[in-house]
Amino acid sequence: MAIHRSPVGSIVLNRCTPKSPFHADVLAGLSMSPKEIPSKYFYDERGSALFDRICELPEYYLTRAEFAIMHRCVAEMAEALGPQCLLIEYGSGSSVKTPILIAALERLTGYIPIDISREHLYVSANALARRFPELDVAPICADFTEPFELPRSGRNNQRTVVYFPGSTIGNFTPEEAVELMKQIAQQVGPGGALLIGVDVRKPIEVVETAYNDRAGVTAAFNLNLLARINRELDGNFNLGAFEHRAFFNGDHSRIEMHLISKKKQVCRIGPAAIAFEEGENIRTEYSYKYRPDLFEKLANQAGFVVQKVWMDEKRLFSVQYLERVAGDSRVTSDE
Ligand code: AVJ
Repeated sequence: MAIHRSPVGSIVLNRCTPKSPFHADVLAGLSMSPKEIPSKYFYDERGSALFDRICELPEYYLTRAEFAIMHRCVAEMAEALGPQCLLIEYGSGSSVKTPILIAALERLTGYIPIDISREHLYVSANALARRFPELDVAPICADFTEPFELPRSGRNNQRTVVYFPGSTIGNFTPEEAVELMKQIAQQVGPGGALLIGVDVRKPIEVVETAYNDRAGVTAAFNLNLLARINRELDGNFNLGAFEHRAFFNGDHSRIEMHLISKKKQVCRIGPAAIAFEEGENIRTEYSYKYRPDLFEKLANQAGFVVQKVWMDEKRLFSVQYLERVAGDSRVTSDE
């Protein structure tokens, strides 16, 4: 296991084994029928930058709505979490919403941002450490869907809280989401909590428009997956021979993003050859939109109780405060 030094000076445990998981997952996903690539691979440096641009798009309501909720309700959130929390952020990215929360929390004992995109993680962790000089910032570059270890904290934490904003939970199927929240329940331990951003089910036009922006940034974000395969895995995908498609699947209450082959073609990834029919698709992302009562069922299955749900005025998005059920037998305890 490689150990890297981050710009903020703390030890970073490196669990992003370079190349091979991406390579293995891409080859496996493109051998399936229908083809798929896990959405976590969007976030190389270029993809993370494109995602930041998506957040600014007029059509992409999620980020603005979540910001509005954070600004309006952060005092209530801080009260719910209580003093002396250890805060762990899943998929911190640019950590843009986090300062709002950090500034409101009483005597935070530490902040651990976790992200799969190394450069992005260090730059934003560094900025945060500068902005809050008293705060212990310990970034971890990891894929949070795989088990990873937290650094030991010498401080006296009252409560460990995972902050999981942005509706990233929507990228997982409901079954996967329950598994991930179980992992979180175990990580935060008894008395621990989860503060999570969850996108809300809404009329199809609003949600489809958010994933089909006029400026084409979402299309570029989607196609960057193929560009990344070309860059990192010696691929020869012609980006002009694929197109972005995003639509709402009402039966599953999810946005699906696909890349569609415009023609019959064979693409290479190193020595491997991948054949496409005209119109054949690669599924690149699910983004589930939850009615709050349905999300609550998943939270309960994972061993959490929903204590608070905050929404913006248009009820587009929710931030929810979940506490771990005390002594829940469904959560195996190793803490
Ligand atoms: C970062 C996973 C929340 O699903 O809306 C944005 C990613 N995909 N536009 C989402 C995304 C297309 C985003 N999440």
